[in-house]
Amino acid sequence: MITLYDLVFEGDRRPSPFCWRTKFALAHKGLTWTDVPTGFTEKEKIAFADSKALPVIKDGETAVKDSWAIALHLDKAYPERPLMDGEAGRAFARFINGWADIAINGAIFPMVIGDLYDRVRPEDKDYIAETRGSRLGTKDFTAFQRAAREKGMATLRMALEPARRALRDQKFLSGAVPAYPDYILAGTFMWPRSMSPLELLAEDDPIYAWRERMLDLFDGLGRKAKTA
Ligand SMILES: N[C@@H](CCC(=O)N[C@@H](CS)C(=O)NCC(=O)O)C(=O)O
Repeated sequence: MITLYDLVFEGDRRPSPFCWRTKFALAHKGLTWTDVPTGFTEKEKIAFADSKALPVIKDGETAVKDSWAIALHLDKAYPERPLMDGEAGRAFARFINGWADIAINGAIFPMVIGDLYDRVRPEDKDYIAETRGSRLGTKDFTAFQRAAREKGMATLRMALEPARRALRDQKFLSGAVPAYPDYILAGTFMWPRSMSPLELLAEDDPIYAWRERMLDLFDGLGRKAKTA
């Protein structure tokens, strides 16, 4: 029995890119789970795992925090249908994990922070204003987002170029079938999809078609999730 502590926004939106990595990973393994919607100010729910961030899973008696550690745990505990095949598979996924965290999440965040703030649960708004406000140097997230969008889209699309080149030649980042590197980037795209109306990709971008394929996986796990 696996329990997933999943970040929740207003209206039961589930935007966390890191929680999405875990959801795709669980589905890839054919595992079922129960989720516990967890707001930014409900850290007591994940204190048992000594975590202040989501995702956290409880797998039987084992608590695991951090999406990367969870992916490694799942491959060890459930070796069938590997998320990362062998040392080379793990090394490739580790690279994609860092690239998505820094270059892609980092490029998206300034362009959606206003939309994100509008959709967090009312009881979490002060927390987001304080934590993200001190990171950005302003609490006027609407103005910050507007300014960020002027140049941000070109920056994001350039940062995505390595994935675009791969997806011109192959169906998935991992080749003919999806694996953890695909779930990492798909998780990143689930984040804006769940809380911002901004479209980040042109329709003729090979990444757009790949994202459609990712949304359809596992009986439409991603597509069925609530959008902005
Ligand atoms: N490296 C972690 C990052 C987890 C993370 O930053 N999660 C965010 C949600 S998207 C969070 O829980 N933040 C808590 C907070 O800002 O208080 C992972 O891959 O799981």
